[in-house]
Amino acid sequence: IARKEKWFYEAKFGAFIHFGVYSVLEGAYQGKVQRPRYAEWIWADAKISAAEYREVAMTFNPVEFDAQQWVKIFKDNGMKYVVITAKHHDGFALFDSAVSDFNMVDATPFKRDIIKELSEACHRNGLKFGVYYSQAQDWYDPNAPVMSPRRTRRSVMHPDLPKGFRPDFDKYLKEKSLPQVEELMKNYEIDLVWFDTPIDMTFERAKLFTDVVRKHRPDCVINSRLIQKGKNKILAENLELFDYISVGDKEVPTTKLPLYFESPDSVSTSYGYKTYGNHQYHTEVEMIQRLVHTVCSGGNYLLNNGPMGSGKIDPEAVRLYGAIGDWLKVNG
Ligand code: FUL
Repeated sequence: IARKEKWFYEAKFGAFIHFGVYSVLEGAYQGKVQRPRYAEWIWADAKISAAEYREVAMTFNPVEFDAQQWVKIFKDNGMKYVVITAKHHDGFALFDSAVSDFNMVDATPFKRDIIKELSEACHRNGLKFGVYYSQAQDWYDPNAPVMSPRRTRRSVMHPDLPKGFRPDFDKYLKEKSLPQVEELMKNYEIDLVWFDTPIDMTFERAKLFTDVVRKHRPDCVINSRLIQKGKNKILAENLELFDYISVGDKEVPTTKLPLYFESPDSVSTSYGYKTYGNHQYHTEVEMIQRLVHTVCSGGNYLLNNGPMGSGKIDPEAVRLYGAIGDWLKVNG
């Protein structure tokens, strides 16, 4: 295969990382506990305002973050690439962004660029580096679309919005989302971009992203959630926009799919680090079975961990990654 995605087809096993302001909250905000939901959705679930969430960002100080140590854990256990949340639905950038000051350097006491440090550590150690970027959903920007119930959520998140405010999705795309993707492509060495929740993403809008990515990094691999969620009904014209299919959250296909795919799994029922509310980790045996099923069905297994607000990798994730790593050392 002479295609640019060759490394991706051969990788089979990667680390997914959900890390951001929500990592501090661990699934609860001022006594409001999320039940079975994802910890990274706490802003929406606990009905927090943008001003309050900005205050939480001021407590995000991951002093134990050590890119080299993170990468060592991934590499020692057989992972070939890393994908981290450069911006999740909360609109917070884990990198130094000139486009929005709601970012790691300007809005937290930590002031370090996580994307820079982690991308450099990955490449130093021979791992490929990818970024997750929530291109449509952005709770910090009132012009971005939000999932239903749309109106309630937007007015709770932005109580100061004038009555009758009409969101302008294309303005948000033009002023924040596309420029931030361009910043990532220009300022960092990015091998893969992982888009998500394609609310209102038409072909024309999606193409703007593909064009920006390919302009700066023609070899960068793009996932299907740029324009569609799930593996079904892939429109022929959409195939020019992305390189592979991201199947559903934690979906582990056990039959062969017609296109190359990747399973975004997690060591627990949440992606972000969670200690409150309902959540559960997989067992070691389950993890190994899920990896084997995915790879034998012809895809990549992207296994998520949610680092703690302190910047340390969740010890339970370290243990489960280690179990897979030990199994791979024996079974190849
Ligand atoms: C979903 C997101 O809404 C989740 O928070 C998570 O990032 C998962 C991988 O994709 O669609």
